[in-house]
Amino acid sequence: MGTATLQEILNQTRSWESVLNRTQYIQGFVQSHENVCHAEDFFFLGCGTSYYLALSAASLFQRIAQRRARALTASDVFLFPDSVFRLNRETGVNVIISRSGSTTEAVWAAKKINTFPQFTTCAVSCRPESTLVKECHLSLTTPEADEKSVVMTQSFTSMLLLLQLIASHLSKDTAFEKELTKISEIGETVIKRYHNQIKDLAQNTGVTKFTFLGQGPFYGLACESMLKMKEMSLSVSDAYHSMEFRHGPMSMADEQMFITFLLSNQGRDAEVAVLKDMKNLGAKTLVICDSADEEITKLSDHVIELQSGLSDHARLVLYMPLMQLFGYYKATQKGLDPDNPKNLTQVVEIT
Ligand code: F1P
Repeated sequence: MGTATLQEILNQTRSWESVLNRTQYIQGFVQSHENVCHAEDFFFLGCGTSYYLALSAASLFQRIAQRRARALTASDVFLFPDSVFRLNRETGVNVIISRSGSTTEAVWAAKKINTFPQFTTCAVSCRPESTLVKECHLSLTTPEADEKSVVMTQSFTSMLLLLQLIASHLSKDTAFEKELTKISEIGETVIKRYHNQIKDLAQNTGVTKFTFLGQGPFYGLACESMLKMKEMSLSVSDAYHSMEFRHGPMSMADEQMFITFLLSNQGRDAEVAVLKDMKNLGAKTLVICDSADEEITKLSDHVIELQSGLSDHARLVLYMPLMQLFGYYKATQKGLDPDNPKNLTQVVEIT
């Protein structure tokens, strides 16, 4: 049960390594497309998991590539184009993210954007022969990250890593690119070190509500962690910006809630203050951080230290295998099959 999904989660660092080895492909892409090189505005689009990837990609493009970057749902682009673009003034690159390249809203968004001559469309997909790739002006593909599972796991992290590499080439930030070279090796260590702890947490945490919190580029990861828990284990699961949690949603915090903090370095103090408040409300807490200090250890029921030594924007993918495993093992503990999640198909195609 769930073997395809589990294997793809556990082996995803192989796909990361393959993406990292495609530097020439990435360099070639950036150098041969002036419109990408000099664009000031980037719009990242997607649906479901791919929209949450877009959220993190926009944050990292703003920080690393120093371009104006926004995340949009593909559906808003074709339903409300004049609300998401300043059509008579805006130009830019629309990066449409889709593992399958067949999701209807992603294809419809590409078609709509292509009616505006001032925009460039670029598909990011795991399927080079897909409709979306054919529809867009440009494409970046990671076929090595394609997967059998319905839910997205290695495809999410591999496409995010690809976009991190693109951002580093646009910024010529060699220090950031250097950080990324270590990511698959560190990821392998993280999975090996914490696989059993996450499995044990999922199987022995008798709670009924899950909340995932993150700021900046970690908010997209918190949303994706929420979706993994929801899609696979059919649990009540929410995601918020960490500091947003106090503004209402914390009314639900109690002994029945398990809150996972995807901790950043940049926002650490403010995020730990939220952790302290939630602890006082009786919620069970897991903190995933790069390195914990005494305060974090004292306030957390469970701590996972990635110990990567990487910057916030460089270590994003390292959080995800553990969050994917969290949802996976919660599902199997409930007797569900993660390979066949309820009501879901691998691609949403609207006729
Ligand atoms: C997007 C998506 C996934 C979801 C499920 C159905 O697919 O909505 O986010 O988990 O697999 O498809 P895609 O556009 O990235 O192929």
